[in-house]
Amino acid sequence: MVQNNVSEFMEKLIAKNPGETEFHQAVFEVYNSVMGFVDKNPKYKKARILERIAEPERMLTFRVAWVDDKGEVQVNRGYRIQMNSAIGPYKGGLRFHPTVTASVLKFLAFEQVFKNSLTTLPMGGGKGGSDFDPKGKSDNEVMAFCQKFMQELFRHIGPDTDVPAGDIGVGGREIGFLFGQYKKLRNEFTGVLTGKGLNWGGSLIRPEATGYGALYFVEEMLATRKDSLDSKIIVISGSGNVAQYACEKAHQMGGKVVTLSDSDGYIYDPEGINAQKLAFVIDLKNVKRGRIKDYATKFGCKFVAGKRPWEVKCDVALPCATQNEIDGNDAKKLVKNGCFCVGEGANMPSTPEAIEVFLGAKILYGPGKAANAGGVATSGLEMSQNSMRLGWTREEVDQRLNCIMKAIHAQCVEYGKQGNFINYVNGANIAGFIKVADAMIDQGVM
Ligand code: NDP
Ligand code: 2IT
Repeated sequence: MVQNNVSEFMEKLIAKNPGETEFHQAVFEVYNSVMGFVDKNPKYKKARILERIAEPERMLTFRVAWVDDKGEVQVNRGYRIQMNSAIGPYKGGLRFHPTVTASVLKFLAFEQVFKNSLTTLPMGGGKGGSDFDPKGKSDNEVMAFCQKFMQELFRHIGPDTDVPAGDIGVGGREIGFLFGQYKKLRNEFTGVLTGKGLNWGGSLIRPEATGYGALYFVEEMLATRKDSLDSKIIVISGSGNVAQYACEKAHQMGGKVVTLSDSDGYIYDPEGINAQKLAFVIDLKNVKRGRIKDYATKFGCKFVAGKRPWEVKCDVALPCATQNEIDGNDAKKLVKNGCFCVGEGANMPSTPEAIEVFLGAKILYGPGKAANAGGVATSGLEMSQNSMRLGWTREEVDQRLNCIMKAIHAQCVEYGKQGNFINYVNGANIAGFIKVADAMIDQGVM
């Protein structure tokens, strides 16, 4: 009965958004979780919330033409998807990666709406970016691109309208160039972006927040089984912002992280990645902008080219790279090898088939929109500090982040409990949905 309803909605959505498979995937997952709840609460049906919530409030695409170091003109496409502003200004990252399409950004913006709702902070959902590839570009080229990108985006954003931040390919360097250009064009110093540098309005702990938050969430999941990370073997994908700080916190919590990866392959270090080895990775990735393979050369361990780390035996898996990086077979392999906890640092890293395997095996499975919400939550804390024109200490921000992750976990338990099992997918989707849907109803049809 519920399934039929979902199919009907999906048919219409697919007809309206042809070919946008990532977007379809993200919407299907949420509809599947909330349909039973919507059926029991006719006010959502009457207000046609499900149709409205999957229709972006506004979608912007624009040309970004810029000049590279050789003096040649390059052309990229810029986007901003302003998905939902029912509970606050649009908020969400910018992704610079050659795989960026409208479908990818619509799925990310859609996920962001529910994630931001779960954080307990007043933030709507949005996402943007470009098919620009920062890899192999000089600092000067990245700056030229960022300035041209902001030359259009600045008209559509603002501290009370839409507040972008980082995502894949957008870190502290890019946020700096984007902020500088916004300030120049508007002649205003405001908290229009988050992830800013510490001495110009950024928040302590924001760089660490997604990774740390994911581990605080994992800690809560393990506590429901009276367990902890102590002595657990942990497999992490990615080696960027989220992976780095997930690795740091996992190590601090007593776990042994044995893998990291990038799009070339993964390193396997059975002795574990400690603070000193992680410092090497952070310098390699953030300063030298090198490849993870160099870790294997430096520390004399294995590099497995062209593969993802899910074949490595582990207790806990933390996908922190990109969408659909764990397929059904990877998930089966993980479960067969004894993995009993998956915490998603990335957005939608597990395919629907993989999620089915995790839920079927009744392992602890924390979906991205709950487990990785610490990043945007701390962006919310950056916005608060900017509004007050003051800055909290590291301890204060970390403490607030920890409380938020606990609150997100509690919401997942409240709405996802199925006997002894917690279905975090349903929990996160329903809890995230209610707040946004109710706000939409309160604010009338638009
Ligand atoms: P970074 O750009 O810092 O790092 C991305 C990492 O993932 C790199 O190691 C990169 O390898 C790898 N990667 C990216 N795309 C692919 C791909 N198509 N195939 C294989 N590997 C890939 O990004 P973040 O760490 O910020 O983001 C990682 C994930 O976390 C994304 O899903 C993002 O949406 C999500 N996220 C990020 C938040 C944040 O605050 N930054 C907050 C919440 C979620 P390579 O260098 O080879 O490209
Ligand atoms: O996916 C995400 O939540 C992010 N990339 C962070 C967004 C933000 O506004 O901090």
